[in-house]
Amino acid sequence: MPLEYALQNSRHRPEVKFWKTEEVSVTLHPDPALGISYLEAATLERIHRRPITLNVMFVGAAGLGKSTLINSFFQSDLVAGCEDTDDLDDVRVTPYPAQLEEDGVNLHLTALDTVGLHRTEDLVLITDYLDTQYHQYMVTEHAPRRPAVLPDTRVHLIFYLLQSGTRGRLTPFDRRNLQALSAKANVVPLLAKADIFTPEERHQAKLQLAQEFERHAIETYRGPADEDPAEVQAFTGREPFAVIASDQFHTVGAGDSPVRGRLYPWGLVEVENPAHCDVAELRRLVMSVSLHDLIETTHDTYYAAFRVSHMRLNGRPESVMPFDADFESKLTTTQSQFVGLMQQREEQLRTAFMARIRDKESELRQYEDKALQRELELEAEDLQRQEAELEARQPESPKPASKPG
Ligand SMILES: Nc1nc2c(ncn2[C@@H]2O[C@H](COP(=O)(O)OP(=O)(O)OP(=O)(O)O)[C@@H](O)[C@H]2O)c(=O)[nH]1
Ligand SMILES: [Mg+2]
Repeated sequence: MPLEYALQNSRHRPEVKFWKTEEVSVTLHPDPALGISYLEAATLERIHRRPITLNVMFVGAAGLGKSTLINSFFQSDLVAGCEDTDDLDDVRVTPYPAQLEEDGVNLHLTALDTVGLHRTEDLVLITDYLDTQYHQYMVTEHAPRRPAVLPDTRVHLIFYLLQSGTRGRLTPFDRRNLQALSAKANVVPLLAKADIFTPEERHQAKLQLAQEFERHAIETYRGPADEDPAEVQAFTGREPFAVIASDQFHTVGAGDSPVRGRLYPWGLVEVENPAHCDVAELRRLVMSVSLHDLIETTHDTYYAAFRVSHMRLNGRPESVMPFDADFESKLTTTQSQFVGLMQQREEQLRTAFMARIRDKESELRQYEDKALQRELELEAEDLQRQEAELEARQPESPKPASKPG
């Protein structure tokens, strides 16, 4: 279980850093244009109001042509030189930020180059990197002083380069990497260094890989769902895209402008020629057809999933925690604590009520005693008065008569 092993040893890996978009940024002048100005009017309107950011990461085994493809795909020399991969522990993500302006449309573009994957645990650095960007975005989003435009370093698209040498067989290494990455971001698989194929071999390799993706339930990016079915077919029908990259320019015929390509003794392989590879069509489908959708799905699907799992792992108040592993036991404890508390409160109320009744009863008894006392006093007074009246009314007793003579 190499992935589990990698996760257990993850603390030995170098720390993943958050990069800032305002760092060194170059201005690109791709020729021919990348195609962003062919976006729909509504999207263009939004871009003019609030410039959008697109971050594209290139991942794959060492030496597959990732750095060269960045330059070829973005028609530029963003990545100046090829990186040294001798140090196996040195798996890094290098951002190349650039500003792009086509027909008044501005795009903050960042190409993220990665030094080639050698071992299964190398991928953990990439997935950590993706998570770090999601986390950073979430922190900024919930900050008390949230900026009007959130700096977006989330990866909107991963180009995953597959070896063409396997001729359509998916290695367990690539299968695991694709499964892990496609759970976290939009992934478009590419057949790298496709200049080894004849057209028929290329077709067969694509067919076989498409079957492997289906068999292993690898969910690759398939273009915008609400897009014209023909465009969606253009996307899915060509997947995995066969790409050829080069930093060299060659002249085909006398008087022609130099074209990007690889020159062999038997002829020139042109990067931009649709008969030779899919780079031009891939660029059109990504930069024109899917640009907005890539950004939206990153936010609505992958970032949303990150937030949910982050909340689950970090705990929420019990009232909204049905997904917590000991939710049931916590709920039962809370309920019994509540019942006990209510019984205690009820007992206190009953005791206080009885004490008040007793006080009132004794007050009442004292009042009755006083009333009785007063009644007796009044009766006694009344009796005395009556006696006095009687005495007063009684005629004086006649004096005894004196005897005559
Ligand atoms: N035949 C062929 N060679 C290519 C192609 N793309 C790049 N290369 C060559 O492959 C070699 C490695 O290219 P890089 O772009 O450095 O590859 P990388 O994937 O960035 O390599 P690491 O960063 O070391 O992992 C260079 O010599 C390139 O010229 C291609 O499409 N076909
Ligand atoms: Mg490289």
